[in-house]
Amino acid sequence: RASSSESRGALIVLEGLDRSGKTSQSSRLLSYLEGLGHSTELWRFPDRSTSVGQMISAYLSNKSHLDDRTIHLLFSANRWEKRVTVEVSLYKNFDYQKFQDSNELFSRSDGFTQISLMETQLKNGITLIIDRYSYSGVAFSSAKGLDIEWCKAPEVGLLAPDIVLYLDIPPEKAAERGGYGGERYEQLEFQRKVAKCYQAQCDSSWKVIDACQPIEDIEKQLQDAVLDHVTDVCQPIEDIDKQ
Ligand code: NYM
Repeated sequence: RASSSESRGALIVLEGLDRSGKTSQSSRLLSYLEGLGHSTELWRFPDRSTSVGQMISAYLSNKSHLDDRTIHLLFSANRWEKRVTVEVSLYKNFDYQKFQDSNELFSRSDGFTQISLMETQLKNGITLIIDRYSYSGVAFSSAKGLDIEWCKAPEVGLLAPDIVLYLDIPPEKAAERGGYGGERYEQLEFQRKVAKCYQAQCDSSWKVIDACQPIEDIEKQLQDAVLDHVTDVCQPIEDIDKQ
């Protein structure tokens, strides 16, 4: 991958069990970074707005039933479709020159243009906060008993986060929080397995935050954790690779 010495946006991922507080903390983090003047977007996976996302949503709400591997690959595809999008070459006025030296645009022989959506955002200086990412994919599917290496394989080549913030909550405490919403997976026994599968992926690069603290304390710790990562981000964007 071509490296650029210009500063770029940061890729920040929030992970954790269901009801660990990721979604409200992601919004708070967004406001904080915007307040500091950083261009920031909040994304979430699954992104239920796409057609793949709608299949996932139907599965989660028990309206459809899919094989474990099939749904695993759909979750992954839902990330890939935000990593790379393919457009008719409608970008007639698109400033190709601007992207000349980078590799986020690929012209294809079929007259379509392939755009590395995520990469383009980052290179345009936009910081992305992502509510769930590959680690959810691997944790929830391997908790069902699928081989963890098999689960990781389709994630290889997605963009690697600059920081993973893990909101750590005992499954029992999460279950007490206003109950689960009734979607698939929202059961204590299963969440215990998911917690173990998160632990299996957690390494020293993750920032683990105690999600049982008061909301404001968690918010502050997340702010401190990201601050170093959002200013003058110059390291090249990496792909998730085989570990
Ligand atoms: N989930 C989420 C997966 O099983 N695999 C994935 O790759 C992702 C991103 O979807 N219980 C599960 C975790 C959640 C559920 O997520 C829906 P949310 O954040 O409640 O919309």
